[in-house]
Amino acid sequence: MRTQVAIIGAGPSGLLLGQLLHQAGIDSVILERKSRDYVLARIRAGVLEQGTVGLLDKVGASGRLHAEGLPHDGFELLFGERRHRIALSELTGGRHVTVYGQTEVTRDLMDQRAAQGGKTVFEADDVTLHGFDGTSPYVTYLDGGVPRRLDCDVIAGCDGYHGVARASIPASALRVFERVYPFGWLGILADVPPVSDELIYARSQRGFALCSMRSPTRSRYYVQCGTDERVDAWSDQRFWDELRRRLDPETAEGLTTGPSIEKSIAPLRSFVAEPMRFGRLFLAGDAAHIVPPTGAKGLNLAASDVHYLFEALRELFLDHSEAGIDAYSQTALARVWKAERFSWWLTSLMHLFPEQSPFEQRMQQAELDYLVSSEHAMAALAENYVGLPY
Ligand code: FAS
Ligand code: PHB
Repeated sequence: MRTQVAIIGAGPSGLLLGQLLHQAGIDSVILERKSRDYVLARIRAGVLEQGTVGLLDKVGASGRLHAEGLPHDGFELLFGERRHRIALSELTGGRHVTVYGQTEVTRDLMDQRAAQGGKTVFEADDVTLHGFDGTSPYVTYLDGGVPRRLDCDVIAGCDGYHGVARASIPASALRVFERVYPFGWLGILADVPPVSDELIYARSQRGFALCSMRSPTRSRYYVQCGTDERVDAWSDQRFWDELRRRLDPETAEGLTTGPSIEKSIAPLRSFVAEPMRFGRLFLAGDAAHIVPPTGAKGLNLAASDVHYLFEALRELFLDHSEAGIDAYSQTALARVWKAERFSWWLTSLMHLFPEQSPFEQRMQQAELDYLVSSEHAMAALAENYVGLPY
């Protein structure tokens, strides 16, 4: 089999890239390790920047998003038992974010790709990359145990943090930057109405908590937990009791609880691999970088990578110019590092660190007090949260 772009991974990065390429008449094949249902069962991001929504508009996969997504023009910081609103739209000249689950973005893109006849191989085993340091790369894999070969002009590594693409690049060719946080997030999904109309990021003496949502009837909550925590040690009741302890009395009183439909623990790390290109292999999304989810940047960074990579590939295939692919890594990393900084900063501000000194705790409290007392400081937070320009 032959294609122009072999895409490894059917997460948001791979699927969005596939649809942008299709719209430009550039052929692609997606190779995905897991089944469609497995990919759709993963519960991840919940907040989309306008840039991400714009890309979904561009490929015509945003109908359900506009019908069911929730535009949010603010969120709240809760500390010292008081809630402080960050008025995103007022502080950014009218910009906002949209609450719409990553699962639904993935489903919309998968459905559109299938409807347009785009080829996606699910449950592709033993995906192996070859020849990408030259101009005739190819990928081998097993499809139902049958060995297959996919010849291509370019490979897009959209296979996430644990994928094969970055691992295929010689270690000597990569520079890796990493910060592993001494805590994780225990998340719960439940069909109960959200405790508030907007997201609440809480910093309490017991740790961080986040009140989010997927719809007016489906809520997503997180509590900071130890890296040694096991999800089976957390009954629903234990989770709800802990969440309440991290909220102010009035908010805790208004919390509606119910049975979880998903419960999981995510580790937190900041990670960047440079460069995001090696020969004819290009990395995008979590394959190249990871942010702690505090700033809601993971999925949105994947979208901006895909925007840059698509423009570079359009130039390569349609204008026969390599200028775009030569500039891709530097262009994408410029935005990646700004989002890494913001996500690290907000994580450092809102979480309790086990080894934190009393002085460091006072610094956190002083920064929060300053933040909510300064229009300038809140504007800086707001412009990063709604998403820096592409
Ligand atoms: P993904 O990891 O989503 O997709 C990669 C795909 O490649 C997967 O389907 C995988 O099965 C496939 N793959 C892997 N190896 C392969 C191989 N060898 N061959 C073929 N296919 C292979 N971001 C937020 O903004 N907010 C959040 O709350 C949030 N929560 C998260 C929770 C968890 C547990 C994780 C892991 C991430 C979370 N993220 C969050 C970040 C997340 O949303 C990512 O940024 C987003 O999924 C990035 O999309 P992709 O780059 O497509 O990577
Ligand atoms: C979510 O709803 O899953 C979510 C929202 C905002 C974040 C992280 C996760 O910062």
